[in-house]
Amino acid sequence: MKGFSYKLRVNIYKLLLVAAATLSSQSSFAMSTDTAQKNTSDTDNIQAKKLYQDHCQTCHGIDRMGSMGPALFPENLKRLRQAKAVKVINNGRAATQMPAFAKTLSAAQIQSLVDYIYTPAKVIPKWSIADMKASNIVHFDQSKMSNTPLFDADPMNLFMVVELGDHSATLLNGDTFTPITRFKTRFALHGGPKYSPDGRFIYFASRDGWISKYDIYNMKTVVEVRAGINTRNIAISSDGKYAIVGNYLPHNVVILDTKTLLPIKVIPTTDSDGKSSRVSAVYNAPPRYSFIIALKDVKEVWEIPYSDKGGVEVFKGWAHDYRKDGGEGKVENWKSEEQFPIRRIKTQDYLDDFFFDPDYINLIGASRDSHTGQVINLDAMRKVASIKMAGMPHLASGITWDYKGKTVFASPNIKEGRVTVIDMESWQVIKDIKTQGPGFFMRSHSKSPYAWVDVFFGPNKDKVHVIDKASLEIVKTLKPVPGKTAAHVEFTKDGKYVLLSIWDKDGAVIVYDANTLEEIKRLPMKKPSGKYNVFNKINYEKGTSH
Ligand code: DHE
Repeated sequence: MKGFSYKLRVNIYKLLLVAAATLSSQSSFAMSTDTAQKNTSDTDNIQAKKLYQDHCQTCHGIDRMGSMGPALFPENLKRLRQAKAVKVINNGRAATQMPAFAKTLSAAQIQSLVDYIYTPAKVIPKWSIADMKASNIVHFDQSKMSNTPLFDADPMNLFMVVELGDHSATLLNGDTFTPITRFKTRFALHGGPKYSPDGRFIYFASRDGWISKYDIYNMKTVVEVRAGINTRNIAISSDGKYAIVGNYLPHNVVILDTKTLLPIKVIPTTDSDGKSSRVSAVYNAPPRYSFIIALKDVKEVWEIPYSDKGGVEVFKGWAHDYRKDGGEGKVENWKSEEQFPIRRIKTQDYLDDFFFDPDYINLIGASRDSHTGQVINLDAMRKVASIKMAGMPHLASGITWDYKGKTVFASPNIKEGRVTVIDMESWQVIKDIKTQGPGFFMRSHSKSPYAWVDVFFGPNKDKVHVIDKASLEIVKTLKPVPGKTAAHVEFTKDGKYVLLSIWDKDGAVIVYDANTLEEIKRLPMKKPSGKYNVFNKINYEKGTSH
């Protein structure tokens, strides 16, 4: 592929993927739901497939393999009863891009779609190490690249802005708020891209499994790999050596060498009884030198150490825990003979959404349908507290700050207009701050007196609240562009300015003075989703996502 332009290469790869997905069983990636095994008649199946192609395929992918939306196979729908699936297609699904079809499709059509997506694929989709290696594209030779930035800006105060509108990203100077470069990304990135510990590289994950390593100093995508078919997110180890990718399809995590993006280890995500699971998300836990893996369909959270640094102490603790629990046959692992051993932590409920305390000792998790959050102590390997929470808190967007000598944790709520503030010692709710509708993202900075939360859903989606962290009161509500969703903020390195997205094809990033809350600048952008400041991200700044 060398010699072709990047755009052409991307298009050729897209064509190859479509061909691979639609053609035959020659590749392990190929599969066909046309030939599904269920008892539905051929005619029913053809009609359902047509409905799927007309209404679902754009988001859920060719042959149900997932794209913007998740893959749709019985193996991935284990926690969704068929009756609930009918409701989801009728009414849409909170906190996702899934629309309601009740006005577009008849009850019979919706039922046939449900039958269709619960029909097992004849060939279970696979994505092997060989497939990953074959997908690896080296765009540039890293050894020939400059080791200093080819632009004049503080490399610690840069922002990467992901623009979903035309699948691009903009590198922004965080002092002057001027774009340095803009480039094409893979289709449908999701989750925060992650920086290398020195801030030079950034790793993007697309929903269809592509991992791209971009060299910020040289402003070039250097290497890519397809690590899965339907991917959740990516995390980078604190030593910068490893990337871990969590997948919905196949059910696994993949550990990549960050230099080459070649796979080092693929770990199928099955619990100790052999039941397999999608991965909810993967995280780096810096003080533990380990990755934390949250599983979606089994009641386990995993910890995978990637370094002996720090790991030695942790290993001693594990020896004790495993013996007490009867060993689970893993005793040899924490003697560190195996690279990337798994430490399994049993949970009382599924965990769809999580947050870590600043020391990465406690994980706060909740299942989608529960009103009770679990606090799981990762050292003790057990639940240490429950938190009663109304609606559906979006824990992953939570942030912490100091309040009256304590650390508090605050999270927006996807179903109700409230921000819940929790004392992280007693795990009691201190306050529910009433907002003008359900929210998705929340942000602050240790040097800012304010926390920002959007009103992502409902008639007030164009509003953003500014909360005073000392009084826990909303002090200002902004409405930057009436009628257009305003969401997701990120602070500059010094916390003096805030960047807010207008989520529209003709959208913008708006810069505010973080203290006066006055608008400073508006930069036109194509549906800018998240934006990520180098310094805040690599230092795991308290007010930002990790
Ligand atoms: Fe996200 C982060 C899960 C829908 C935009 N989202 C995350 C993370 C998780 C997650 C676990 C943290 C991972 C990370 O950053 O490494 N998101 C989910 C879902 O389960 C959910 C509800 C359903 C789904 O479709 O997967 C979901 N997310 C969405 C959207 O519909 C959003 C608004 C648009 C989109 O891109 O699809 C969306 N999610 C984002 C963004 C982040 C994110 C912009 C990064 C936030 C950050 O500041 O780090």
